[in-house]
Amino acid sequence: MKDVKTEKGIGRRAFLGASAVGTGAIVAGLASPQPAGAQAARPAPQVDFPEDPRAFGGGGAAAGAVNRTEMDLVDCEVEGDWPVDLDGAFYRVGPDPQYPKAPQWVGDIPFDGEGHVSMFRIKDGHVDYRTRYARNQRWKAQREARKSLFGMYRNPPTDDPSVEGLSRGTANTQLFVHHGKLLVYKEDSPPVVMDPLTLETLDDYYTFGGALESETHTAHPKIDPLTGEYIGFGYEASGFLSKDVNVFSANRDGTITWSVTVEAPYAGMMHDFCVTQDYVVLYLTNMVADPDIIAAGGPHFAYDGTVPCYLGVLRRGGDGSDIRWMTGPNLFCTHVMGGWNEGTRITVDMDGGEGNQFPFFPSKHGGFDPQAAIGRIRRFTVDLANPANTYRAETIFPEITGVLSRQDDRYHTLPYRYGFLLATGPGGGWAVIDHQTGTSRVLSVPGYSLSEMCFVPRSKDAPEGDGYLIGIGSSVEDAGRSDLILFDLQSGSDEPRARVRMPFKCVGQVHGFWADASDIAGASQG
Ligand code: V55
Ligand code: FE
Repeated sequence: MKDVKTEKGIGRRAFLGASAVGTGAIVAGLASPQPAGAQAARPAPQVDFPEDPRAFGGGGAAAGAVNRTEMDLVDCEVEGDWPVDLDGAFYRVGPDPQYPKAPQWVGDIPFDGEGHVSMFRIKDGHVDYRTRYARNQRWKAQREARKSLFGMYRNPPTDDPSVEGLSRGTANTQLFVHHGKLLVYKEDSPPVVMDPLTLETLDDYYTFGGALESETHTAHPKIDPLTGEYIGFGYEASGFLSKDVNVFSANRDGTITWSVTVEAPYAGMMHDFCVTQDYVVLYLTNMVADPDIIAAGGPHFAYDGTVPCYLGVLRRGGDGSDIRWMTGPNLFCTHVMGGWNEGTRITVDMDGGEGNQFPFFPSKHGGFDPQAAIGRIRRFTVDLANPANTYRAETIFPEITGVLSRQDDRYHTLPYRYGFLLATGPGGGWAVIDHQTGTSRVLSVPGYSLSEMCFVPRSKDAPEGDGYLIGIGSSVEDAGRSDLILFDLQSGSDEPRARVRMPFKCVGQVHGFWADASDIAGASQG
């Protein structure tokens, strides 16, 4: 029976070509291509990652496919004009396989690695580096057993029976600092809380004091800068494969003050969302949760190009009965750059392709199309005064291709001027979009391949876009050795202002987050 499952799961996979440009191929250190067929069974106790680079953790540490090293490096080597008044922390997180999978699950996808958090603590011109795994329920059970106990990506029936009832959350996707906590997310589970300075795991299943009504929580919550409110959501909120979507907000203290549950047209991936001053905008992609593929031991999602993506709009603070699901040009969008509303008119900017951007998920019809995966900035507009449940979508800045868009986070919910994304293709780098002038530029570092960046305001109340871009670059010549790269957006130069030369390739990431020291309890003590 298990062999049948494996065969089916793997046979359905699309091939990830070298030219793939989807988000899934871009997340740093995770660019491992396609999982392969089952390896021959190995003796149990050894930690011996499969050699096939397409397998989960394939090649192990020697191939840079896993890192697994928790470490502290005090006073990293800093080069250039590092701004000495910068005081805060740049956090990153990504999947980093804790153990090789049991032989029948070596075809698991990179998104299923255990969350490994890294932090650059920056103060007085000093940069200290620390990394820790999120000690979630899964990590602890596997640590105890000294082996992998969880099967396929978001597929509980594939787990070892000993872990039934434990959270499957890997905390491997994004992090956020709010109400004094470092929250670490995987969208299939509630957040994990870590101490923002020591990175000690404080809560392996954080429910906002028991008030979280969803069994899941997005990796991309938003902040209302006018109130300090935190707005989050969870899909498959009422359990595995449920169509329920819970949307909530919490005040500055982390007390949930609004929570409402709506129903989506189908169960599918809803990775990011947009919050405006008056509305919450959900986005359901046609990466569907297919019960047959799941029952056959495949991953939780499969791409179905025959079903529409939906934009879901509801009023903030309402009871959810006003939810409207809208269709339009079908675009596979994963990340929100920004969005706002003027009365009933809503604008949301997302990056996305015309088709699947995650080649390691199976495709229900046809293969993976690298061309359709190419991301561009898509501007979605809706006027709720119009009774038709349709949105408009146009491509803006068509000269820029890329993924993982974001903004100056202090402009969540508001009209915004600057957006950023990881530009792919020739001349890739960090794209800076200026919506006001309609211009864009790409900051690149010759010989380096860049991960997603984060905007750092020059000071807490600096004007929008006045500050830095920070992120990891991986040296092509130097076997992937990492630099932490800092561009000053106002310097007038296209060169980095400063770099931190790391002595190794840093643990991989999906996303990063900047927190100002004033938001980190205890940061002023050093
Ligand atoms: C994403 C990442 C995930 C996931 C679902 O980037 C979506 C999108 C790292 O895990 O599980
Ligand atoms: Fe994301």
